[in-house]
Amino acid sequence: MRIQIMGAGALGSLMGALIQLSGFEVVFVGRGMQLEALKKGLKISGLLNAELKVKAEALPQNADITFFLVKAYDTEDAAKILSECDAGIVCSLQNGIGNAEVLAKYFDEVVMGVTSYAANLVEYGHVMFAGKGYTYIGNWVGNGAEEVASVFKKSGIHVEVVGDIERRIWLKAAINAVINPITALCRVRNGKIIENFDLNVLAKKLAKECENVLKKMGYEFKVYDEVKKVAEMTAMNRSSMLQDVIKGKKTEIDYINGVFVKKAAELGLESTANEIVWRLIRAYGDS
Ligand code: KPL
Repeated sequence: MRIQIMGAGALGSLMGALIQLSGFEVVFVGRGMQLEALKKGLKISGLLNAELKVKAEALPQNADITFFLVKAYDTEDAAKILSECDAGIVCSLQNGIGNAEVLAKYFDEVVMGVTSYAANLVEYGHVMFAGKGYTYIGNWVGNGAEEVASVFKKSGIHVEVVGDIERRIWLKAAINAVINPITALCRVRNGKIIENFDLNVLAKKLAKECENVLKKMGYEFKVYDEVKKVAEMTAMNRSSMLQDVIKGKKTEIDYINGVFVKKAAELGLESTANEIVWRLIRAYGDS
């Protein structure tokens, strides 16, 4: 079975490594310095120590399953390029809201997923496996989820196939809306939002606003409790948004807090804390 990782950044490379180590043939599609480094090899440290020779490519190939891990703002462009191949089942593990709708325009088999596995790029070609979490996947178009799950299971990646993936994508976005901007603005690891009093007050405010939006959408969650669990489980991790701002890269803020601000306005709800962090991160990216 040919497995492909579209977007071999930190998390993509970690997932690809775990899958390749269990015996699957894996192609890593990346770009820039990460692609150049992957051509020389992939090193994993942290919860697992391994050095792998990998097949690294700039363009996607035909595959049986393509794991889609590009940044949310690149979804449309990457999907267009990928759709020129036979991508097989496309399984997204991206952050943010809106990816599923884009992928559904291009592919006949789309599995959507969320994961709390945590990975950091120590340097290009070297990924730190920072937290073993849980992965939930569900069918969005077609019914490839069980096949994807069997690859995860063989690779030792915790996975569950669920029937309510949209609800879980919104919950994950709410968790990201709390952890990611705070850690990115204050340059702290995830655990600090629980340990530091001021950050914790802000985390609770953001969580409450997201919870109100989700509630009006019909999704009942105790968002802060979920945030606390993830922050504790990934305490030593640098959130993806912190990694982006450190590298001076664009962030996914529009697809996370930006979505909650717009949704809150539509539903007649208040979202001041979300709006402040959304605008601060956007302004930062613009400077
Ligand atoms: O998804 C994440 C991210 O960093 O984007 C969490 C779960 C917050 C882990 O860092």
